Amino acid sequence: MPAKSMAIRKIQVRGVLVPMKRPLATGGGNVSQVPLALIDLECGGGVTGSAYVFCYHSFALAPAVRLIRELGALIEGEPLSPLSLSGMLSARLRLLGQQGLAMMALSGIDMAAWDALAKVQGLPLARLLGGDLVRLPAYNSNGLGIVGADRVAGEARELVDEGFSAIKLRLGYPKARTDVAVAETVRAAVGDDIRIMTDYNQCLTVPEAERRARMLDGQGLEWIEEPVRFDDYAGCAQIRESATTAIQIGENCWGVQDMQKALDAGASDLFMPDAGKIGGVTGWLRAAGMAEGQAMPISSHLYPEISAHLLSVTPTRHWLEYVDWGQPVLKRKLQAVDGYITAPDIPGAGIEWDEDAVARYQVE
Ligand code: SMN
Ligand code: MG
Repeated sequence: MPAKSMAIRKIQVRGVLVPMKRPLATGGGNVSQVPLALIDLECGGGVTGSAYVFCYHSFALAPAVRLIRELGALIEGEPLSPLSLSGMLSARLRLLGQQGLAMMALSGIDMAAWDALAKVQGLPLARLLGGDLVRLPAYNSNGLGIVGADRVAGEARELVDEGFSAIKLRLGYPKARTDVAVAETVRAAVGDDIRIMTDYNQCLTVPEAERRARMLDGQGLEWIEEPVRFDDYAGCAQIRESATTAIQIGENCWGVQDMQKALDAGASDLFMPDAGKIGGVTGWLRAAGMAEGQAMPISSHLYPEISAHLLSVTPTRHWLEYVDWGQPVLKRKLQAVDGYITAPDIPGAGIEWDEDAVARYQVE
């Protein structure tokens, strides 16, 4: 059935609070439960597009669910044409602004619309977008929060044992020398063949970030992520100048407009859009084109299920961030094999709710 005749009938949004196997303490705050807004976009022909939005904190879940519902109601009756829908919602957000929960709502609806279109065409999302299902190098980001030097070795080994050859370590201990000691402990625990990413979650000042990056340089780290406030692009560029380790940012950029500012400032060596903040699939595709224009390596942030499709069609693809946070409510689990993850070869993005689990965790 042509997409144009597939009108959007109804949006259904539910909120779940899912327990976490390893609560995550970061330099920018803690995540102890996974608040997800689950979106179902019911279309003509019995097709439903599904997506979730990760809301970071339980206090943001109810407002996010409400906002997605209200925004989604604006496109009921419209044809299932994701680019047009994204343009329409974007226009509706011009006065309010396209950041924060509003942008996350737009992004989530966009992801659900693309999922629906892929299902209508009977194709995995990556194939709908003209690509193949690519075997993607993935790193395990499920733990290694700020848990202390005595716990990181054991946890690092556990994360590798889940089928990965790369892991991410959160840094930002009160003392710089603890960061160094923790990184050394993790390296000693996993050996030289495992890649180690690090993440400060915006907790340093520029001078302190320059100092800590100098102390960490030479440890063979894959990257240093978000050393300072994400939108201090000039500050990031300054740190990048003085560090030899690659600087990674992007997860907090709202739409391609923020990404453009980061690129213009030379803020980072690497970039990692978040599907829920960059504008969903539509925003990601535009980000991927911008990145290709300046040979910027692109990794994903969270949303591993849909990001596996998106990285598959990203010319400068780099790493897939793997988190299992949505898995308790998903029927299909992504599986890492020898450090690689491939999106499933089924119509859509591969997101299907485990309704028993949803009923168990539903709060909105
Ligand atoms: C992160 C993301 C979301 C919540 C907590 C921590 C982290 C990451 O910055 O990049 O995985
Ligand atoms: Mg991060």
